Amino acid sequence: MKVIHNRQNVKVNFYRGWEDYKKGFGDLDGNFWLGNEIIHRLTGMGYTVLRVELEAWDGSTWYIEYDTFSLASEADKYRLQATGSSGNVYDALSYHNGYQFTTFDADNDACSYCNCAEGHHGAWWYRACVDSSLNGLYQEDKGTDILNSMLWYKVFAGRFHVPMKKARMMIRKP
Ligand SMILES: [Ca+2]
Repeated sequence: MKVIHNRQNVKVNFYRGWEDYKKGFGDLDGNFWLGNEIIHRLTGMGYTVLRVELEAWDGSTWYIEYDTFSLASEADKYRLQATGSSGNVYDALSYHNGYQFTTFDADNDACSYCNCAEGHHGAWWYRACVDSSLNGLYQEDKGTDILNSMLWYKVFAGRFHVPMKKARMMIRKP
C-alpha cells in the first residue's frame, strides 16, 4: 500500500501548478501529493487499486475503493481511470473518470469558459467542474464560500459539496 495523497491540516499549500503536481510536494509525514509522474509509473507497475478515505468536520468517516485505477502519461495529461467502485460513500470520482489533470497553469478541463482549478482553488481531473476536489482549499465546513474547499460530493443527504477535515488516497496491487 502506498499513500499518494494525504491531508490533515492547513500546513501545506495545495494551490500549485503543473510542475509541482507532476513532481509531488509537501511533507510525507503530513500533508502531501506524491506526484503525478510517480503515480502514473506505479499504476503501470500494477498498483491499480485506489482507496480513498474521508473524514468530515463532524467526525463522520467514509471510504471508497476503485479496482481499476490508473493515470495516463504526461503526454495524455495524466488522464484518470477510476472505475469499479465499492464503499460506503457516493462515487464522486466517476464524474471525473476519463478526464485529464488540470492546474491553474494547465487548463485541460471540459469547461470552455473557465479554468476549474482557479474556480475551485485546487488541482484535479476537473470536468466542468466537480463532484470531488481533494486538493482544494483546506477550510472548515461553515459559511457559504465552500465551493473552493477540499470537497466530496453528497457525503450527507441533502448536501452537495461538503468540505472535508481529512482525506487520504492510497494505492495497492490487486
Ligand atoms: Ca477550461
